[in-house]
Amino acid sequence: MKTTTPHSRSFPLRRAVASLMTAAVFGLGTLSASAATEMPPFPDVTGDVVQGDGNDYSLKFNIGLTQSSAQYRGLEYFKKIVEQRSDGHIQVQMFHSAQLGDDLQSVSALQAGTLEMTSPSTSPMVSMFPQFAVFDLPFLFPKPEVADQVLDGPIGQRMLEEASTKGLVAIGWSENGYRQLTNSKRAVTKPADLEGLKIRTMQNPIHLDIWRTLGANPTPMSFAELFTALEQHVVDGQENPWITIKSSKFNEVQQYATETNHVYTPFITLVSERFWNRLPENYQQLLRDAAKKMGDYERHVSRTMNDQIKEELKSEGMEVTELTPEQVKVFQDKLEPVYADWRDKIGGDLIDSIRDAAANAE
Ligand code: TK8
Repeated sequence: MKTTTPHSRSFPLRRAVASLMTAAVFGLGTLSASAATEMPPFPDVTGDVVQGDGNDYSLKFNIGLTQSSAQYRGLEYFKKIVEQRSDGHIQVQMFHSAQLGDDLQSVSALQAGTLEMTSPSTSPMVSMFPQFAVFDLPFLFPKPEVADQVLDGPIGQRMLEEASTKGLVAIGWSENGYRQLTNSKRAVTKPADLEGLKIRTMQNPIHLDIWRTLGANPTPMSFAELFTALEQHVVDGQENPWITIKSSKFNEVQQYATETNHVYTPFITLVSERFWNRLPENYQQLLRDAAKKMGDYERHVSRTMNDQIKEELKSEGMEVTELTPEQVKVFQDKLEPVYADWRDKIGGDLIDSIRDAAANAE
């Protein structure tokens, strides 16, 4: 097919046809669906220049998502803050799309001292830090503000301290966000629709348990291998936030999506302890401040764009199922045994204190 639009070569046929049909129905220009999504502007960098020790430092910060993710946008803001407030004495080199390794490889690289910073999902890290498993419990956070309250409060602070070991220094939280199901086979409105579907999960035992309990056929895999696995039908589906589905172009290989919101995944900002120990204290504090500001801004970007991106996915031809509260309840009830199974392993007290915080935030 020959077209004149500059981006058309990267459009698979289905998507091109869908956007032409949308244009025909709604009278929009064919490029409207691919118009760049507006990200909220960077806040100004505030605060004085921080005095170091006269030495220059360079840090590589590697993330798993692409340049059009909220995660990358947050990283750009982090770079601005750190470079400006260190008066150029700390240089931040940004790497995206797992260029220097996926979540687990990046964490190992931090431990080895060959990479300075990364920001993985907490889920693949539960083998190192079992307490992170609490975030994998289904439907734990009823709304994002509850996640903020937990992560920015004493529980989150304690977890950062506990994760500051094994060659790592944990300095902040940002968000991956609420996860949504996509697949290439059929619309999913109830657990029974999942029967026989091969669903990629993160490398995390609770996620495996969730999808098994719902009746699917889950298989753990690194995020870096996921697009190809979907494209080649090694797996039928996956689950990630809307912004990740779009920024990773999963909609090009997945026709169906269901807004399940089944798990809220945090990102944790990590620094290599070897690098950290070389920094003067003032610069350590600067990194902490910048990580906090990055987290606040990145959450804002992620939340602002979530609904907008869901609509873009629809207009690009994805069939998106938005569940009624009753339909969500069917998923929740079905997953109740997952709580029972993991309660003792994760710690009932931790789960209860998070559920209390959730109840108070309502
Ligand atoms: C990106 C990952 C990813 C996560 C996953 O590095 O693996 O599905 O949701 O976004 O952390």
